[in-house]
Amino acid sequence: MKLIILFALIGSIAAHFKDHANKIYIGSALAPDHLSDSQYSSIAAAEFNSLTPENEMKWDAVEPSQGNYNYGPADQLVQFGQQNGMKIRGHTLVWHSQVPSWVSGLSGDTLHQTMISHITNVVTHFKGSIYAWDVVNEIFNEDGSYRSSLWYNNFQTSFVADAFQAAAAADPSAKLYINDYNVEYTNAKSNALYNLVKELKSQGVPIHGVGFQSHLAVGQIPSDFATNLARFTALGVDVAITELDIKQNGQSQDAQAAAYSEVIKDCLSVNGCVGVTIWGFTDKYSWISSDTACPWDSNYQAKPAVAAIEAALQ
Ligand code: 9MR
Repeated sequence: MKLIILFALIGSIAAHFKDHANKIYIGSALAPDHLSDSQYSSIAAAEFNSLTPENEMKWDAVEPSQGNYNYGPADQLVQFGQQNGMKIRGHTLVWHSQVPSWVSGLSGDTLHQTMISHITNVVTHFKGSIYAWDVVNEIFNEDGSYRSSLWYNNFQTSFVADAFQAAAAADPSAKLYINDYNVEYTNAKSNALYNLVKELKSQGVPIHGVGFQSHLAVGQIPSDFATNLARFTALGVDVAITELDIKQNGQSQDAQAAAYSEVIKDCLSVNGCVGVTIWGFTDKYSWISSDTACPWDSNYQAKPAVAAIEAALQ
């Protein structure tokens, strides 16, 4: 009897990330295909209070051919998120990658109308259920110049403001983000991003946040991460860590745990850093196959990173 009470007590105090995620949300990228794996769905539901569909809202997934929208897999994730009290981040509306060939064959006005109608349709479909959209994704090169893409090559930089305006018109309540990688520290790319956000804000473009993907590695956590986040919030936008994973990079799991802790604390130290999303919580399904970058291993065993993240959140 005493033992049963003890176990019940331990069960009730066993904490999860989301129990401590008060100042910031803590999320994971999820994929609907894995929800039938009960270990996957139970950890996802227990730990996180935000989710991002890993691929299901990308252009090739939602509009594989013109005007034929396929929302089933994304809807499944939205439903899972709503059932479990999660925020949902929409990812992503305008990107150079995963653009179906029927779109990459277009140009000029036709391409512009297609972009606007895609944004309008997708944002309207999910209106009311999306906390924040990654409206444009990965538009800069490492040297801070604009990436050569279907969008830039056709419209120069004007597609950015147009995309934000179209998204805002379709869902005025969603927070609208620009998202990129290798912008976590001060460098040519993050300077270009900073200058663009500043310019968009001064033009009255409805941009509300900047996403720092944060695909990182042990030993390479930028020491000026928090300072860099803070210069963006000073522009009057939220910031979020949107795709965090930390490769072990030949180091120990304890070193990886310390790195996860550092990144969570960097976000917590900046007013206006609203949340952290891990880009998949288990090595079992991570896009990183050459290393082990997630807090849970491929057998769903918690690595030291899990306790470290939980402690950092407190
Ligand atoms: O994790 C995603 C992987 O399953 C896809 O195959 C890949 C296809 O482009 O996209 C991955 O997610 C990317 C995200 O959408 C944008 N930032 C980089 C992420 C990792 O490549």
